[in-house]
Formats: sequence, C-alpha cells, structure tokens
Amino acid sequence: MSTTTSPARRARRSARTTLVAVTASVASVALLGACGSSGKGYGSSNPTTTAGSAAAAPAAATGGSAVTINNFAFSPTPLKVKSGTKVTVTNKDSTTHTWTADSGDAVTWTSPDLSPGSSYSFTFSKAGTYSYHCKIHPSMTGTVVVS
Ligand SMILES: [Cu+2]
Repeated sequence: MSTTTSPARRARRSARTTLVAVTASVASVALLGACGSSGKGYGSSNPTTTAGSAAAAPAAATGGSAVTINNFAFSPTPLKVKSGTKVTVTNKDSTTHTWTADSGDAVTWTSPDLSPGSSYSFTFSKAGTYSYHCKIHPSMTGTVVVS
C-alpha cells in the first residue's frame, strides 16, 4: 500500500511543480506584454511626476514655495516670498484650473489648464505684488507678494 501511495504523491508533486512553472511563465509573458504596451506612457509620465514632486519638496526647504489649489481656492494667499523664489502651484482639486496673472501686473504668467494632480511653476524675480486668478473660475483669486 505504502509503495503505491509514494509514487502517486511524487507524481502529484511534480505535476504541481510543472503547473506552477507554467503559470509563472504565463504571468511573466503577460507582464511583459503589459509593459510593452504601456511602456511609453510609463516612461514619459514617470520622470515628469518625479521631477515635479522632487522640485516641489526640496524647493520648500531652499526658499521655494508652494501654493495648492483645493476646493476652488488657492492656498496660502497672500503668499509672501523673496525675489528669485520659484513658486509651484499644484492642483489638488478634482476639477481643472489655471494659475493666471491678472493683467496689468509688471510680470505676467499663465499656466496651461492644470488637470487634477498637475502643477506649474513660475519664478518671481522682481519685487512686487502680483494678483492672479483662475481663467476657468474667475472668482478664484490670490496674491503673491515678492520682496
Ligand atoms: Cu478654476
């Protein structure tokens, strides 16, 4: 009895091992396929994301500054920075916004449409008070004071 059971168990074991190996190779082929088709998107979006967050985080420590858009509002405002400060506005809202200088200021800038999660940076090199708004929602306003 024990002699018949033993080879049967061995057979089952090796069958299982083969199955695992096949499953693993199918999985890796599927993975490769997924990588191949989405590789471009990954390659182009990854460095942008990394650069954006890398620029925002150390910038705060080195005198850069950050403004966040949330719930149809810029924050903090007014933002006080020193001349030469790079200000990064990040849209953490669920809607698209822009960060656009009011006309008439000595320095003007505008971001493209910032979809949720996107950010835009502008370096203020001249002292002054700069008011801005969102082109899509004119009631969204804010101020950057550069000294
Ligand atoms: Cu807006």
